[in-house]
Amino acid sequence: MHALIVIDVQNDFCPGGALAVSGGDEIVAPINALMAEADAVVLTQDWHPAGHSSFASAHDGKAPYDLTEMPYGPQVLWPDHCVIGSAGAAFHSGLDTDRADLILRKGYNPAIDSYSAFFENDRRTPTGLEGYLRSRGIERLTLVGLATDFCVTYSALDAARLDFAVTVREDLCRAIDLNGSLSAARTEMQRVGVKLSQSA
Ligand code: VGL
Ligand code: ZN
Repeated sequence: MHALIVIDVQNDFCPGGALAVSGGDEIVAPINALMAEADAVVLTQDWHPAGHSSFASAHDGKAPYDLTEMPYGPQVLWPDHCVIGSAGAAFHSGLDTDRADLILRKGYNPAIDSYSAFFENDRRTPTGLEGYLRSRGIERLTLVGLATDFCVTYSALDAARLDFAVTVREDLCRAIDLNGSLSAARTEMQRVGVKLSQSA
C-alpha cells in the first residue's frame, strides 16, 4: 500500500504568505492530480500557537532566519507563521482537501518546533503518523509539498529511519534554501536511501 504525504501546502508558505516559499503555489494542481494514484492521502498542517518558540518575535534581540540554541539543539527562528486558526495556517484554497484520509497537525507544542510529520524537533516525541500508516498497511510513501529543505526533508529522513520506502518528488516541492540548506538536505536524503525523483 502506498500513501501520498502532502507537507504543509498552506497559505503562509505560498506567495503572499508570512514565510513565502518561491513558487509554492505552482505545485498545488499537480499534487491534486497525484492524489488519484494513492491508496491513502495524508495532509500535514503546520499549526503553531501564538508566541511559539520557533518565532523570532518570541526571542529578545533575534531576527527572522537567525539561529538559536534550544534544549533539543540548534533551531532556525522564523517569522510568525501558521498561527492556529489564522488564514495563513489554512490550506491553499486550490488544494483538494476533500481527498485527504488524514489531516495531521504538528508544531502545536509551544516549546518544540516540529518540521517532520513523524517526530517533533527533539526527534523523539511522536506525532502518531507512524502508527497510523502501519495500521493501514502502508509501506511506501511519496512526499511532496513545502518546504523541500525543512519539513519535507525532515519527514523523509524520519520515514527512511522508520523503514518506509520513501520517494520525494522534487518537482512537486519548493525550497526555502537558507545558507545552502537545499543542497545539504538533498545530500542527507540520498545518504539514507530516500529516492529523489523529478517526475512521475
Ligand atoms: C516549515 C519552517 C517553519 C516547513 C515550517 O513547512 O518547511 N519551515 N515551519
Ligand atoms: Zn512552522
